[in-house]
Amino acid sequence: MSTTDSYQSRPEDKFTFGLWTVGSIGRDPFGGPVREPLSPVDLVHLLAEAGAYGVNFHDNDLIPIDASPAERDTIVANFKKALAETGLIVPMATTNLFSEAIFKDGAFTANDPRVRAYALQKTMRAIDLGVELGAGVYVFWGGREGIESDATKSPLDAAKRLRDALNFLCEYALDNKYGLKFALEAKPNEPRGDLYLPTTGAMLGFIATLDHPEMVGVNPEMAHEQMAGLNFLHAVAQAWDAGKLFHIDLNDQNYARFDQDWRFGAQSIKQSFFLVKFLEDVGYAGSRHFDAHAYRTEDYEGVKAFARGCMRNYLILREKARRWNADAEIQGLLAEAGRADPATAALLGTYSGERAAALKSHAFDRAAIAGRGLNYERLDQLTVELLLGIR
Ligand code: GLT
Ligand code: MN
Ligand code: MN
Repeated sequence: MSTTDSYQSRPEDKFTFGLWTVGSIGRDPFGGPVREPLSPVDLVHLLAEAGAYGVNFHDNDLIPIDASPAERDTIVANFKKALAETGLIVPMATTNLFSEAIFKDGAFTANDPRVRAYALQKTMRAIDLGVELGAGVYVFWGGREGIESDATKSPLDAAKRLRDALNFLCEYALDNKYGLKFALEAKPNEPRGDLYLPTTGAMLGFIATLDHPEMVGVNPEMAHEQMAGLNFLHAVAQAWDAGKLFHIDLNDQNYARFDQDWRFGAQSIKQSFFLVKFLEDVGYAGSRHFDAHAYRTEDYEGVKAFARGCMRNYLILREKARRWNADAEIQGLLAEAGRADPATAALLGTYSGERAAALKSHAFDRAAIAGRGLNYERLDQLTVELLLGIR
């Protein structure tokens, strides 16, 4: 790809990947690895070559769980060197609270108080590491915070334990003057039978019950909302509207399956288009993080192609969004659908006694209003033609 390619990523696009994404060795529940593991340093170089701006990690993506303090220091020093060599930054970090056997019944919501205490200890240490490497956003994905059977745990106890943990960690970040923002990531199920707070909307409701709601927002993931059959754009829009879109995990999948974590733009082209258009239209300034994996069929050349594909699809859809916004026919149809009506202008607006009285006595011609066709077939078809490249 030449540098004049308009779909070439640039630092201001803020494209980021987790070490666990390009570092995935392709394990699945039915088969073992298909790629040799690469070191974090190699992964930073791979991402730089692919054109990413930043790299995110779980504590144990970088530091093995049993590393000695000396090993930790060497790993961090090597990682910092790779960042300096490539210019990549670390905008986000997170804790692995799901892989180890100790988390089999959850981390912050586990019934065993020793597990809950260990989860807090592990997270404080991971926060220290993330901050040391420059992270400003800290993600919480509670992969094991759930149940197979409601006989095992009360959902009210789980909510209280999760709230206590987040309140504790907010105080920890404040006490240490870390200036961190927390972003909660929802998922409906997998790996647990049901996960608590299964959607972005549920997370938003929960955040309002915390001691420091201003520090806490969400990290919606496209595949996670789609797994529940939901419209991802609507979840993202609600988060944005609430001032809570602190981070975003972009990827793709076939609706209502397991978490496929495919290349962004691989499957749901129309949904991805409206999502990119939304992020660009509102001026979302955070990371565009791709939380996805290359197909299990790939070697590391294929992994690079996967990473480039995520970024390139975003940029292609961004270009399509600009085109859509500038398309006179599309904009004309939209304007017509919402065209002003002088007779009702004074009836809408903030409440007043007079306005309520005028509205109550107004005579609406229901048949005439309902009789107008809205041209949405044409509007959607123009969108499809634009996406298919003939417009
Ligand atoms: C894991 C999960 C993702 C989360 C990551 C952060 S880990 O890969 O499937 O959705 O964002 O914990
Ligand atoms: Mn996922
Ligand atoms: Mn994710």
